[in-house]
Amino acid sequence: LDRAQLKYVKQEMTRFMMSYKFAVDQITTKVDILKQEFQYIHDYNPIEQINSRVKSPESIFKKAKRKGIELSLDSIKEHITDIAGVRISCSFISDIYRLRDMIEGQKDIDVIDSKDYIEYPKPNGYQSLHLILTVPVFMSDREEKVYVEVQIRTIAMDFWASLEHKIYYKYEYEIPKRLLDDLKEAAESAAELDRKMEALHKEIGDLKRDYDDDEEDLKNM
Ligand code: 0O2
Repeated sequence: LDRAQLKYVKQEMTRFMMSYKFAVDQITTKVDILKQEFQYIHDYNPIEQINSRVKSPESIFKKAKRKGIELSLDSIKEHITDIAGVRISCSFISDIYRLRDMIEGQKDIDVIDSKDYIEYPKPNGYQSLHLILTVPVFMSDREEKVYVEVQIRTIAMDFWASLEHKIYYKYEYEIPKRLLDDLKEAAESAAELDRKMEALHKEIGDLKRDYDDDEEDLKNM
């Protein structure tokens, strides 16, 4: 490569990475708007936390190699859909699906794929709702549809996944079955906790509505 070519490659690479940063910024802004507006209309905030990351060039190329994807920007763009990642923690399971519907309803977002690991947990117990979507990114000379992986989970699911990641990440040896069973049991406990909190949330909501209806009836008497 001569100097000019090298400059061009470097520039394209930087713009490639920037497009994912812009896509992540767009999604986090959209979710933050939904959060604020929902809080205002319903006096309730379904979102506990929003985190995001863009995969490093090293791990993008590692993944491309592992998956046998051609090492060109076009091919990586098309086949690796989790370069941009947004993770959202919700308060309750029902909030996850409500948020999914709100995201899907946005005109400029296309949901390409969705994996429901809540309804169908992974064998190790992992739970989360994954959406692969595209969002348009407008740049000075082009518009691009950029893939973003959105993971939506409860705080309990996030707690389990974060610690599991910490415990097993880069552990290259075979994990004894006893530990795998314990890990799965811990995921089931987290799911049980979610169900309990959801039931409490629903009951308190019903009580509050009954109370508000009584107040309204008294006012109208
Ligand atoms: P990191 O470090 O979080 O970025 P693939 O993405 O192709 O390898 P697949 O099946 O297409 O695999 O994707 P999947 O399973 O829908 O989602 C992959 C991402 O979900 C992971 O990204 C994790 O963030 C999360 N995830 C999936 N399974 C587990 C799990 O068992 N434990 C934990 N803690 N997280 C999980 P990365 O890039 O692998 O990791």
